[in-house]
Amino acid sequence: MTATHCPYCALQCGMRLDLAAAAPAAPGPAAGPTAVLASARTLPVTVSGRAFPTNRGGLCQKGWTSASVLVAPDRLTTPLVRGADGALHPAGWTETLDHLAERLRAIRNEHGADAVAVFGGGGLTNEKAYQLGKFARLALGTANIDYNGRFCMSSAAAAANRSLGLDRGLPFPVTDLDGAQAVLLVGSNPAETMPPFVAHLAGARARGGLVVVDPRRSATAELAADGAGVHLQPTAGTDLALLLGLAHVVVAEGLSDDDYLAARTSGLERMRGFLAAWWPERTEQVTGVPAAEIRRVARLLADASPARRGGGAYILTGRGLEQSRQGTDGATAAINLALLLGLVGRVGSGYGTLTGQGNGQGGREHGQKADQLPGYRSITDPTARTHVAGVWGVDPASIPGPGKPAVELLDSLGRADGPRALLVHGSNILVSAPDARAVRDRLAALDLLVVSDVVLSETAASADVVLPVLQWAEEEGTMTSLEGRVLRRRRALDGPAGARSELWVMAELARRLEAPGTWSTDPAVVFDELARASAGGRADYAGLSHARLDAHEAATDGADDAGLFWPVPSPEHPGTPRVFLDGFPTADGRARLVSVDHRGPVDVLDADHPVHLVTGRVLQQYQSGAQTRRVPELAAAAPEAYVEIHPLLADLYGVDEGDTVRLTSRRGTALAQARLTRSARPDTVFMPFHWPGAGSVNRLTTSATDPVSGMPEFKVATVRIEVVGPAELDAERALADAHTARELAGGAA
Ligand SMILES: Nc1nc2c(c(=O)[nH]1)N[C@H]1C(S)=C(S)[C@@H](COP(=O)(O)OP(=O)(O)OC[C@H]3O[C@@H](n4cnc5c(=O)[nH]c(N)nc54)[C@H](O)[C@@H]3O)O[C@H]1N2
Ligand SMILES: Nc1nc2c(c(=O)[nH]1)N[C@H]1C(S)=C(S)[C@@H](COP(=O)(O)OP(=O)(O)OC[C@H]3O[C@@H](n4cnc5c(=O)[nH]c(N)nc54)[C@H](O)[C@@H]3O)O[C@H]1N2
Ligand SMILES: [Mo]
Repeated sequence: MTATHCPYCALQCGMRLDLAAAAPAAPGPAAGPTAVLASARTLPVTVSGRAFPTNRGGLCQKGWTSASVLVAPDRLTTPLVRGADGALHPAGWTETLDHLAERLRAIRNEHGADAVAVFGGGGLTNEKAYQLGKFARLALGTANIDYNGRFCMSSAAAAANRSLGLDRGLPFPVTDLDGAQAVLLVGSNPAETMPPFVAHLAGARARGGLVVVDPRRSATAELAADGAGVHLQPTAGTDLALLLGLAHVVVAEGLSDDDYLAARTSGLERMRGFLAAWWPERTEQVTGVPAAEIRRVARLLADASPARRGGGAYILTGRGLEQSRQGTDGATAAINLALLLGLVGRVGSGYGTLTGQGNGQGGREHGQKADQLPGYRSITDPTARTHVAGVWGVDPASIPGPGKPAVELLDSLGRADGPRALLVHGSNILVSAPDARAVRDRLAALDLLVVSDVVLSETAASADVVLPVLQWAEEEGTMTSLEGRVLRRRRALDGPAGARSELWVMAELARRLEAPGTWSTDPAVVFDELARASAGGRADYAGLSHARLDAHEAATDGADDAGLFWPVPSPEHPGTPRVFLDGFPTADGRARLVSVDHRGPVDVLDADHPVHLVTGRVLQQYQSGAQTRRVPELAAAAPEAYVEIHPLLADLYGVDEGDTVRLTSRRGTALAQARLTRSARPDTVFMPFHWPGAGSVNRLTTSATDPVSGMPEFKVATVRIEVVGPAELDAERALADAHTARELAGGAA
């Protein structure tokens, strides 16, 4: 039996893995990238839920079926190198790494160190994320490293840092939510994205206090029906205005916690001025949410607040609010509302963001972000540079400065003065980055694309070099949950012969590139180094080690205090389940009320683009779908791209259930199967982003970004909708397939 955690989201549900009785047939050496094992898969481990505070033994369908990815038919088992014939061919590790190091060196010599860029992922363990940041700065000497967390948590992180002085997604354990009287969820759909989390909303639902803000009647919005709470259904992209309207009512009706505001915050006077304009009737005009509902929800939250002796209130945000060009300000408005009500830094109330990826929290702390060094340190801070350089054994001056954030980095690839090579670890950018066609063209303009993955993702299929790596149940390491709880990922079985750990890949390349510093391949040793590098930083792991985490887990055995919460500055320190109780880590110890205002999305409605498009997720698919599209049960449940359309809108455009429709934005077109549902607003369609090729919604999204966080505006675009008739369908599909084929071959459009 191996006690570990789920490979998918940041809830990091406790899981046990038992080796299956019969040894499974190991995936054979692939004859080529498209080789598929014809035989049915024997799962190497059985998965069951395990007691852990976030999931209390429960798992979602993705978790239950996660062992399938270990034996995906196209599991990568050997390096692949693109040959002169344009195809990927199996190759040995030594020749591949030799060749790779030589090409990286050549590009660096010709174009400078910044010409090699790195793109990381929030699914990587802390050890791998840390080592990747160090590898970029020391072995490649490049400033250009960023990661997919820029697409995910960057707005919430920027807002929390600016207002509270610290970004720990949930500054309290999830179990604190259980007894709340009210929970406001803005742009979050945990019923599909974190199903076991829903149990923590039971208290609020029982007291009629679950408020869900979503332009769709999502599965989570359904949880607020029948007296359990309220669903507010604003116009897409107007949450910031709605939050300003709620804050206006709190102030106007004298519902704010004035003692708390005086003792613990700054900026109130200036913010009051900004709020004055957002009286409920004006907010209704912008958001479409009735003024009476705005007043009702403001009072519901205030009644639950500590100042009014309520049972506790929480404000939580998700990607629906944050993935916007005003995402930082949107999250700031949510924090302001929480501060007005006196919720932050108290037991039983709070503000937080629901971090997405498995290690979306730890992955944003230890140096794979463009402007960051381990421990949440700033790469421009001389003291931080000196500290980290000391741990790495290098001259501080040799550590490059800040690089470009993800969207800017992707846009610069292959351009004059832009990077010539890109190394991708743990992201499928061809499917998940905004304005996918532009991304495809940028990747095609590179001299060298190197992708480390476990399967042949769309991005891996378009690479020049593919490196097969170990995953989840095949590796040791640590992850940090959405609450900042550091936990252990453990190996249950060996990976396929031919796949290697990413720590090994980095060590081998570092050696060939004659990098300074030490490059251990042992996750426990790398963790110890991470702990030293983080010491004294905001995300301080100095008191942690694999051994301490193991001993703590044995002692707590799944109880609510399992795992240790950072900061943990010393081996004696008990960890910090709740931050902000004693003050905020800002210059004056106070939280800042930062004045923000509403601008709205970049895409506007016009005659050619008369409908709002919002994007998001479904329960059975994860992210770009690279993993879950390879799990038979999940692929059967959610097999293809679809778009949710309200029957009234469908009528207007002559769309019937099951029709293929073409959506066209200012960036491009996508095809999807129509699903008629009253859960959509009549002026807004919804499309998940889990599918590649013609069904990729990111062919439609804009790469416009938030000026503070660099977050792209994934959530809202405007489109037109047309039915693709049977006569056109074949031609459309052929065109789409041709595009996909060129994508896979790495060619430009
Ligand atoms: N099944 C599954 N679970 C996942 C993932 C997955 O891919 N699949 N991914 C994981 C990751 S990395 C993440 S980041 C999380 C994301 O978790 P969530 O944030 O819950 O997921 P989304 O579906 O992206 O967005 C949430 C909601 O935002 C709504 N929305 C769209 N536009 C707007 C808007 O303008 N305003 C408001 N208020 N809402 C809007 C959508 O309708 C959607 O219901 O999920 C994690 N869990
Ligand atoms: N339109 C739209 N687009 C979105 C979003 C949205 O809501 N709407 N959400 C955005 C968000 S929040 C996110 S987080 C991104 C996510 O999108 P991606 O960054 O594409 O995330 P994944 O699909 O999880 O890709 C992870 C890849 O890493 C591989 N992998 C798994 N484990 C490992 C490992 O240990 N090492 C390595 N090297 N590889 C591994 C997987 O097989 C997969 O190919 O998408 C963003 N894109
Ligand atoms: Mo995410």
